[in-house]
Amino acid sequence: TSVVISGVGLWTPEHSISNEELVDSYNAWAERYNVENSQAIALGEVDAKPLSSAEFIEKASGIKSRYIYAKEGALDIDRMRPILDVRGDEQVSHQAEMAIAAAKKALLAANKVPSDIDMVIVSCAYTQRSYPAIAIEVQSALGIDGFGFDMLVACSAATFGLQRAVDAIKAGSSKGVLVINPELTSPQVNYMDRDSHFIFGDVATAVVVESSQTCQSTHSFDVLSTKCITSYSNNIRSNFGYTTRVTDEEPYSADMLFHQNGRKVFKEVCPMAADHIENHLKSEGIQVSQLKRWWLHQANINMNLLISKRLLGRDATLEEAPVVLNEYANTASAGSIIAFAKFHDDLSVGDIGVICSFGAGYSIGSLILRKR
Ligand code: CO8
Repeated sequence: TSVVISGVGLWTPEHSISNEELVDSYNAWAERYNVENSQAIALGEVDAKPLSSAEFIEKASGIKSRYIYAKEGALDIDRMRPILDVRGDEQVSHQAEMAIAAAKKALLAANKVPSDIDMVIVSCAYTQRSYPAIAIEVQSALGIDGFGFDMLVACSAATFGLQRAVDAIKAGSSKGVLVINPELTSPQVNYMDRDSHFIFGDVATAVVVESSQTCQSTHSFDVLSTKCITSYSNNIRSNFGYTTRVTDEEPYSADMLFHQNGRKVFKEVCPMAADHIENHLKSEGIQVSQLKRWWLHQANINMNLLISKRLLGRDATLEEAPVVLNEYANTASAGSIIAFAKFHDDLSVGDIGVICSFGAGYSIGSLILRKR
């Protein structure tokens, strides 16, 4: 028997924002800011806001558009953040709604019903509250007996959650696990920051993990091995948290939102991710040349090209390392799972692929899969 991934679900929000729309909004906001602060800028007391450009965004990142759960407000220069309606305690929460939609698709793909699942992991970059866990709300809505919990590992939340699921099936303590990644990133995006306003999108993904003995899916993968590492870095950070209220800090100051030293991240994470994949494959006796598919984290097209080139000695083709970030942007931990969801059913029995995430923490997680 083996541990298998038997189904994957992808839920995409109905609203999207193109680079052009995003840049028009930011530039209108920045120009107004510069007029309003012209005196202080002239005196050198305040820095003028530089303008953004759609061409820069596409060239530097490969991103052309992003999905957003609630579009209203995000491009309004009097607000510069989306508006989410406040839901009562008895209503389904926003993040649970996203998670449930993706989970239902994953169950369908795996040919499973809720009674086949006994563990629900909601794993993502942020949860909208601390308790009750979003996972327990999802568990209840789907009618699953067993238990659920939330985990946060930024961009590697999906792969780290999958490792927990694989270990639980291997240990025999669970019969079926749903790992769900409702990435509601837009509330943490600083739409007033030229360097990062374009990076993130909203999405939800879900994966069913079970034993080969119970698997009834037509497109399933043996999980040959999983590997996770972390190494502390402040280069990607958000300081918002439950203590913000008592430290009297401004909840939407730049320091409270996503911010990064993008160049340093690029320089440091690319070699780490390449070494991680190489070592992981080596430990399983697999050559890089044997990989049919690389489902890589989707943060930056140039990053993915660099990582695959370092290992292959040439550029990976789009077929080998599919890209979804042009349409979805960086969706935190869901990126590599979106790539997996969209590009797996053409593989043949025995084909080997790797899912690999890398990001804040730093955190890197990988799973080596073989088509069954
Ligand atoms: N328009 C025009 N010009 C711009 C813009 C813009 N929008 N932004 C920056 N510029 C300027 C810069 O100011 C700079 O000017 P100068 O040369 O005068 O200083 C110039 O363009 C070049 O800027 P950079 O050198 O910064 O540009 P890069 O080519 O390095 O590209 C990137 C910037 C795209 C940010 C790139 O560095 C990158 O992708 N790095 C990797 C980052 C990464 O992968 N981060 C992972 C973060 S995600 C994560 O870990 C999950 C966190 C949890 C989720 C959070 C949800 C909100």
